Amino acid sequence: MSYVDEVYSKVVEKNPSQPEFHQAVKEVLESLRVVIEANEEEYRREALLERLTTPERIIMFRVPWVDDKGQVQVNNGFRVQFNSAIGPYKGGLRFHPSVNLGIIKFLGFEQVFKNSLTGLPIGGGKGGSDFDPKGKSDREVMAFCQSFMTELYRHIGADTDVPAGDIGVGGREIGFLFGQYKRIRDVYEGVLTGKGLTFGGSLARTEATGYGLLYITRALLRAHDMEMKDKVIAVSGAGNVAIYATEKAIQMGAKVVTCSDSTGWIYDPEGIDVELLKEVKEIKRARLSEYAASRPSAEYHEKKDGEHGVWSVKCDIALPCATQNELDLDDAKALVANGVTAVCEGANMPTTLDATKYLQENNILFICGKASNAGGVATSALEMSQNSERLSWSFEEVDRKLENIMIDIYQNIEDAAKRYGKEGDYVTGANIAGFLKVAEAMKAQGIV
Ligand code: NDP
Ligand code: 2IT
Repeated sequence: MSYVDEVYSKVVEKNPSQPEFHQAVKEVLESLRVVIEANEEEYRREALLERLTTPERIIMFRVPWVDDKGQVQVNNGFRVQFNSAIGPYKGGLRFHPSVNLGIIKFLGFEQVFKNSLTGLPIGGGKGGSDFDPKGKSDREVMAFCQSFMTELYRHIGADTDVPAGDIGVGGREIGFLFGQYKRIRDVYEGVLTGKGLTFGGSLARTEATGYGLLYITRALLRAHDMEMKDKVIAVSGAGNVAIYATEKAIQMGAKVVTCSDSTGWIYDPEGIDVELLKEVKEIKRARLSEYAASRPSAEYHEKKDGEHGVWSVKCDIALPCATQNELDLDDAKALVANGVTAVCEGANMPTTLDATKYLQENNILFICGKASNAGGVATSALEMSQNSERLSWSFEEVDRKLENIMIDIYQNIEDAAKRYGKEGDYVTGANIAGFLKVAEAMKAQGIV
C-alpha cells in the first residue's frame, strides 16, 4: 500500500466516529500524493504524515456554569493544539451545540495549512464547546465564558496559543474571555484576537474574513479576464463571514441575492440590504424572517431537508459562508445547471468531497476555504503584531495588507498547482503550498 493510503487508513482506524476529521485528512492527503510519492521512503521513515495528522496536544475539560434560573449547566470544552512548527498555535473557538472532538480536530487540521498559506508565523489550533449562545442572556454567556477561560487560561498565552472567534464566538464572547484571562493571570497581553478596539483589537479584523474572501475571488476572476462588477452572487450564512463578504461584494459592484441561517433562507432579487442584515443579525440577534418582514423585495423560505436552499438560485458566483458540508453533490449539480462560474469557500469545508470533484470536473473555478477564508486569521496575526509593538494601525493599512496577503495566496496556490502538473486545481495547490512550509519546518526541528 502506498504511504499516503496507509496513513489515511490508520487515521480512520485510530480516530473512530470522527467523519469530518477523516474528510479533511482525506482531501489533504489526496492532494499531497504527488509530493509524497516523489520521496516516499524519506517521508515514511520520518513518519511525517503520522505526525502531521496527530495533534501535538488535546485538552478537554468540564465547563460548569449557572443559568438565569439558578440551574447548574455543564458543557464540554476543547482546545486542540495541532501543530506549532511555524509559530504559536492560532485558531478560533467555536460555540455551537454540534461541537465535538472530531469537529475541533478537523478545524485544527485545516488551520495548520491555512495559517501556513498566510505567509505569517502562526501554527494551527482550534477549540470550542457544545455550549449554544443562542437564546442565552448576556449574563449567561458571561458566566459560561468565565468558566471556560478558568480552565483554558493555563494552556494559552501570547507566545503559546492565541484563540479567536468562529461560529458562535464574536466580539461579545472574546471580551468576556479576555477579561477573565487578564483577571486570573494578571497579564495584559494579546492572548486572544478579535478583541474590541478599546482593548487591543485590530481595525478591520471584524471585516477581514469576508473582505479577504472577496479579494481572492476578485484575483481569481481577474486571472481569468473577468471582473466582479455586475456579477450575481449567492451567499449562504448570515454571520460574521457572510455579512462582510456581502458588504465587500456590493462595494465591488456585484449583486448578492441570498443569505441564510439555520432556520431558513432569503432570496432578495433587488440585492441584499447589508445594513438591514447587520441590524437583524448583529444587533437584534434575530431570525432572518425579520429581515424579510422589513424588506418587501425579499422572499423568506423555511429551511427544508432535501431542498437546495440558496444553491437553487441562478448565480455567477457561489460563496458558502455558513458551516461544513452545507454544499453537497446535488447542490453542486444545481449550481452548474444554473451556469455558475466560480465557487469560493468562506466557511471551513462547506463543500463535500464529491461536490468539489463535480465542480472541478465541470471546470468551475473553485477555491477551498483554507486559502479563501485565510484573511480572518491573517488579520488576527496582524492584530498579534500590533499588540507586540503596542501600536495600532489604521483601517486602511490593515485592509491594504489583507488584500496583498489574499493576492499572494492566490498566486502561491496557482503556482503550486502548475508546478505539480495540476494547473487550475486550487485545492491541490493550496494543500501542497501550505504543506511544504510546515513540512520543512518540522524536518528542521527534528523528531518532536
Ligand atoms: P457566525 O456564528 O457569525 O455565523 C454562522 C452562520 O452560519 C449563521 O448564519 C448560522 O445560522 C449559520 N450556521 C451555523 N451552523 C449552522 C448549521 N449547522 N446549519 C445551518 N446554518 C448554520 O460564524 P462565522 O460567520 O464566523 O463562521 C462561518 C463559517 O466561516 C464557519 O465555517 C467558520 O469556521 C468559518 N470561518 C470563520 C472565520 C472568522 O473569522 N469568523 C474565519 C475563517 C473561517 P444561525 O444564526 O441560525 O446559527
Ligand atoms: O477558521 C478560522 O480561520 C477562524 N475562525 C479565525 C481564526 C483566527 O485565529 O482568527
